[in-house]
Amino acid sequence: MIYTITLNPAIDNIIKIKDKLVSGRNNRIAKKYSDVGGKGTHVSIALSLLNEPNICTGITGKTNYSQLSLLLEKYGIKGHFQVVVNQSVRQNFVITNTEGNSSYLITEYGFSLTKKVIDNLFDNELLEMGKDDYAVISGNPSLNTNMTTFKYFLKKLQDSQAKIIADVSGKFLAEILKTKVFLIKPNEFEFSEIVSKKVHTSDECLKAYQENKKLLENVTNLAITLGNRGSILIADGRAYYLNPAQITTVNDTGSGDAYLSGLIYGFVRKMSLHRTGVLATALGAAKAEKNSSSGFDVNRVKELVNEIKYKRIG
Ligand code: TA6
Repeated sequence: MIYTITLNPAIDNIIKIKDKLVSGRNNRIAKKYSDVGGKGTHVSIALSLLNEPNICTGITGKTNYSQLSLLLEKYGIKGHFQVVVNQSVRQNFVITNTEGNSSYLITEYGFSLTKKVIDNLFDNELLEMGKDDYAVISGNPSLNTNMTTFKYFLKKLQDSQAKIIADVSGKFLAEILKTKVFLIKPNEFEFSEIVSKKVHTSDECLKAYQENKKLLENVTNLAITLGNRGSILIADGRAYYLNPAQITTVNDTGSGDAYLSGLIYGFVRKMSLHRTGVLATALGAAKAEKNSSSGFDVNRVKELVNEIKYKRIG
């Protein structure tokens, strides 16, 4: 079973304005609506659209939890969250425009985790999770969470023996690299931070990977996203470069989560490495073609998988 674990879910308030956002001017709202926010929740939505069974879990506040639940239910997802009283689901804001050529993500910190709440999560929602399962830690905990508490969470995750898939950044990613991890998906900036060197092209990333095998020895599968310049996927001693899809971007919020969902689906279903990369790229592109911050058109994905180019680079 795949468990998504969102340590800091959100409600995304999406505001589409008529033109580009201009400071000092009255920017008129063309459309405004709410969607599910928080990365792991998006992975659950994507996997469910692909008919891949999964359990959507995490830790959230009680205030506004009913609104988050209703938003999840729109995608057929039942949330299994450890709900913390006296805390709220954080509110994020996504500002896009009618041209779809820019999106601003403005996020609240959310509340910091405690060992007690983490214990409650493992003793309830994650009680059945074990060595044959996947734990998808997607999205950082609140940046107010101290590292002692995050290390405590990681230790309980290791004790569960579930295969860890992580889409986290900064100090949290650095900590995850100290433990066996099945899959990580840093972007070029996060990967540059890992290898302490600015890398931006697929060749630079591959070279940096080969020069840092010791540092990355705990990582079984690695994808590095290069924004609108595609991505590279490294696994089993092989490396592929995936070209970006040729699409018109409407809202790229959540594209990284959709891309990760494609990787998870491919690895869990033991698809070939290049087909896994093509599917991930197609999902990310199909999401970017939609206004929302989660979900995509499955039929559009089927079209895109036949268009995306790839090449073996290692
Ligand atoms: O990846 C997209 C997204 O999940 C948005 O929906 C927004 O909620 C944001 O990322 C949350 O990111 P964070 O790193 O703050 O959890």
